[in-house]
Amino acid sequence: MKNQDSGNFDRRDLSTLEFDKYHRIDRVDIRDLTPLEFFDRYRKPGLPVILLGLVNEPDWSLDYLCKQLGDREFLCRFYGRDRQSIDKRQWDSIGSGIEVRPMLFSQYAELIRSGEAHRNDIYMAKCPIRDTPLASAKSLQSWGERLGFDRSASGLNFWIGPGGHVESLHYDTFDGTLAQLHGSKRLVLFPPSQLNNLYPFPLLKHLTCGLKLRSWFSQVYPDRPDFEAFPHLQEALKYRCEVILQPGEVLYIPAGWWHEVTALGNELVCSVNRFWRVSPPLRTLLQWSAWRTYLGIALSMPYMLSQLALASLKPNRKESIEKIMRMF
Ligand SMILES: O=C(O)CCC(=O)C(=O)O
Repeated sequence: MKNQDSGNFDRRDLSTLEFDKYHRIDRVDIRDLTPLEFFDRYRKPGLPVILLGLVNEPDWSLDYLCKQLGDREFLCRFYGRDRQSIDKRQWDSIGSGIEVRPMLFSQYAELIRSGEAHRNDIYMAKCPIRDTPLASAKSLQSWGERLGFDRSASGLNFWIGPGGHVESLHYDTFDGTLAQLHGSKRLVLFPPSQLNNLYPFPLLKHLTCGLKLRSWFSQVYPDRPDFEAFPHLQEALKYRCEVILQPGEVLYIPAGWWHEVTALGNELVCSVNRFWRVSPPLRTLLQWSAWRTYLGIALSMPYMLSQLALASLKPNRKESIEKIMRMF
């Protein structure tokens, strides 16, 4: 098996064994890895890996995407220009809770070209590619078969935005595969064990924010640590690892692994991801991070239901209800 060491790691004072387990993210050619080997080495223990040779697509440049998606409408997240410079404890929305507006792809392409998408941090996040010409991308459709994933937890989604955009540090409760199709992304990762040292938003926030704010996002900036406010972050940083995902590469992100994703460069950056049910299920069932998420969702329900009730009384009822439903 071809294994290439991939990254810039932050060794600090972990033992070599611990360092290797958490920090060495292999780059492996899929032609040298059977689904069984992938399961034994990465899925079963829940360790990230970068897979080569799994994506064989044309360059998903802005021109190519305009041809494929130009007249289709997608939801854009409006993050706003100052978001990354303020203390995250002041945020009242994140992830799918961010304000979204529908936009034709061709209109969004203009915002990328003019620099407006960069200036105001406007991102086409998690947009389903089903029912678009891109859905026929064979090498993306074959991931399940080639990696031995038997149960998907989502369809294929694209993430398209300007260089400089940051998807804040968070974890997912499903396994994910993230493929780079144009430009590069930098990912900062931490293992699930660092949950508390990364200061996720408090669960009780869901009582007042519903699903606008999400307790599976971290309150820290890993590259601008504030040890006074978040002293245990020092411990988490021992486990920090970083990879640059290049076009054609796919990163396997096991459930519970924290990741912050930064689009590099000044132009369009494009990726596609898909979520998968965790196998063996015990890997996630034994993680407090998964239960914490479910608890957070349960706590958000009174707020979300009251918002739905209020929306049903508004004159623009359908639109208001749709806006709330998108957060689920
Ligand atoms: O590419 C991005 O901006 C975020 C992707 C992500 O968070 C994921 O694949 O889980």
